[in-house]
Amino acid sequence: MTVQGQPDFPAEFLFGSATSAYQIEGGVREGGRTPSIWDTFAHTPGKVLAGDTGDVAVDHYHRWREDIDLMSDLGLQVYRFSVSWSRVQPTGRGPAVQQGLDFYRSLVDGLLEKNITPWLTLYHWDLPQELEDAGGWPERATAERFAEYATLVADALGDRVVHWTTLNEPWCSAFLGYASGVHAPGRTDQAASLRAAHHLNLGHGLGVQALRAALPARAKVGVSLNPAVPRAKTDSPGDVDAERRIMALANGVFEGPMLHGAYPADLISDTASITDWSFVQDGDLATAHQPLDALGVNYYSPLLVSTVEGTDEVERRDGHGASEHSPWPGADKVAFHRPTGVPITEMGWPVDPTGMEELLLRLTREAPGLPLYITENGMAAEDKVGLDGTVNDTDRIAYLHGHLGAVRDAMAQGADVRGYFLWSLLDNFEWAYGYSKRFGTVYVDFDSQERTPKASARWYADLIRSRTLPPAE
Ligand code: IFM
Repeated sequence: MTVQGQPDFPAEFLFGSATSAYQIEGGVREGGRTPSIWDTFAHTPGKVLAGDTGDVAVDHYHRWREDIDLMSDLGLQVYRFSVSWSRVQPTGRGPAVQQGLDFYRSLVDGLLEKNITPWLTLYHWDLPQELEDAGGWPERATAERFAEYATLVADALGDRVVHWTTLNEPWCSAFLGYASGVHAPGRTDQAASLRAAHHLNLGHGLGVQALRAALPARAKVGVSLNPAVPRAKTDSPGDVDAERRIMALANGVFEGPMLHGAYPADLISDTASITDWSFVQDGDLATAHQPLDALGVNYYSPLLVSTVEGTDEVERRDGHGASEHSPWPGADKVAFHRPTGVPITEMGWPVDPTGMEELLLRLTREAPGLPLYITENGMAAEDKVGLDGTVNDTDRIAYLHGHLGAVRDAMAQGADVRGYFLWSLLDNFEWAYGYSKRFGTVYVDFDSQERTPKASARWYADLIRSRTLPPAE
């Protein structure tokens, strides 16, 4: 609810936009970069829609100056991007490649010149292929390599970047990458996915320690999670149990170690037939549980769940891509449904801002005192350039209006939300969907690479200027 005479968002609230390296950069063979798991995966026939790859993406590697100008025109205060590990430390071991570091240093300097605060994510899913060849995230050594990489980037950019994020959405890395296989590296081994989840937790903890050791005291360190908002379809015990399982498998698996230093007991028992968790070594959970300055929250949509009885087929509209392999180890009987009566985005994700408010209030209870930032929120829409050359994405404006209203309402109820990053600045490579899904507020013609701000970009610019939600129409 808007309070009369007051802006919806306080003066110190940060508005920005987000991207990730593989989704926008291109230039995959330049500057000493070698393949990451996403290069390999995208070049494997049948893995990405239409055979799309990130080879060129939206050519940000060459057009970053123009992209910073776009951000500046929109009045963005902060820009969240990720560093490509393969560009900075191509084999995942040893010294950094100066050209890779220089690219990010120029980008950061360009942002600072325009008064845009850089918000750096170290890992947005693009593991150097050589580390996957050595076993990937299911192996403990990958967590150790990640901490070394964190030190290299911190040493190079710590004098100019204040805001650091270890991992983006480790749930996707672990479970889409190693259980359902719809993301790189495309493995379908549930036990390996749980090992991966643990080593991502450990990598986060080691990464935070490495960053704290290398960065000045003013640095702020956090992680971006994509917590699920599961909702039981009915209040039957089976459906309530489905909600509980997904809470543990989507949220407790990372929030437990990172925020509380323990895995939830029900996660361990729900997955007992898959793993005995003996890969968790003494001290790992304390390492994963590092003091944080920020918790990044990526929210798009809630999940409607039920439990399937007997041999009934399990419907899996969880929005995480089609695979006969489930990304939910220990939840074979959980079905995911599409709710009726709400709009559905191009990703097939229901639009429901109440999930945003519910999530922010839950995290406020879960991690009192930890500042929250919405590090991703937005929608894929069927954007078209009109005859007049404009893109009138009214559905995206309605989505943003609803979700930012939910952020404001959660803040009014005590959630300490300090910023919002719209996903995404530019249309880009949407992983297994290739270029078929447009999330940008700036339209990109993927042939000419011409950028055209959509109506939502202007709407967002108005919001940033006025700090009050402009009407959705
Ligand atoms: O494009 C992705 C992003 O890389 C991670 N979070 C979800 C977005 C939309 O699917």
